[in-house]
Amino acid sequence: MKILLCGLEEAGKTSILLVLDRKFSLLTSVAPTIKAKRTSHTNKLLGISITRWDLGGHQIYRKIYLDNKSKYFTEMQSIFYVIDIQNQDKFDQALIYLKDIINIVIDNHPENFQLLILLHKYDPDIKNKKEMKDNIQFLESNIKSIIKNLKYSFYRTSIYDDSSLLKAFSDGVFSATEKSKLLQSLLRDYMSKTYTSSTLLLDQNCFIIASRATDETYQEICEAIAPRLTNALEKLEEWDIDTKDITTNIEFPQNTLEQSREGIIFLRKLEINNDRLYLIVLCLNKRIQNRSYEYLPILAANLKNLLESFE
Ligand SMILES: Nc1nc2c(ncn2[C@@H]2O[C@H](COP(=O)(O)OP(=O)(O)O)[C@@H](O)[C@H]2O)c(=O)[nH]1
Ligand SMILES: [Mg+2]
Repeated sequence: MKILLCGLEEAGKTSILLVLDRKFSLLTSVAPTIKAKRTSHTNKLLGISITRWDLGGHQIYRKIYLDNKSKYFTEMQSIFYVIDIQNQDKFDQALIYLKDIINIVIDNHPENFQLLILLHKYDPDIKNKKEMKDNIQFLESNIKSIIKNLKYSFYRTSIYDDSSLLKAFSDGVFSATEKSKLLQSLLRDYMSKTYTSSTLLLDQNCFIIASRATDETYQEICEAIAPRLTNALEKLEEWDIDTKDITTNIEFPQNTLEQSREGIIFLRKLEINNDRLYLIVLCLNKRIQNRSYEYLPILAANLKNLLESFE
């Protein structure tokens, strides 16, 4: 599976890949990318190998890619277009390059192709600044007018918030696969039996390999805390504590929904055929929350069967 990372130089493309690979120690030494750098990433659970093309963003390289479109812009499953939202001076250039790319892919792209636009460097400490909100609004409205008929989605990402990058990468790479859809149907089945509101299935690197929710907000909540919960569990294991799950009691305030709703979110570790998986469940019905535990063995058995059938 071929994935392209595009954008101007200094947008943050190489850093994003380092965060996804958990090579945090290399972040301080990231150098400008010379032309195109290919790296691979294998997802063992879904059995797919992904080749990521990090297209260095300097002007001379951009011209090479655009002139050799049959080499670079073919057979890619998705394009991640990265824009530095903190650098207003380069917005015009970033939009021009995006337009060039759209013109290439608009009438020649694989089925299920996805364009993911990462509004990047949306760092946690500046999220709420008016300037950032204005920049995002400017970019979103300009991009909407460029894009025409291509399917696309926006993501707000930062290397200081790994959940934002894991989410974008999972959406752009895994969620479209047939296997992910099959796993999703198991989650749907589990949810209908347990009356739960959101479920996420993560691999051991915290990539979301399937998800299902009755409401987008519930899903976003689970996605945002997923890396923290798995991290807490892994930390406990460093003390040789066998941690089966992490549960948190939650209560939504009255003003966001008609009535206040109490519930739980839990993370459960599943070991299937020597692979580790994580399941995150949000349940908003406290009276029957036991059901979400009772049905776990059935879900685990179904997952095991399905994953074995992939091999
Ligand atoms: N504040 C902030 N800086 C970032 C972020 N991502 C990357 N950077 C910085 O942006 C600069 C360019 O990053 P790099 O990955 O080389 O960009 P590339 O040219 O698109 O590959 C580096 O100094 C990174 O540390 C981010 O999310 N927030
Ligand atoms: Mg680079």
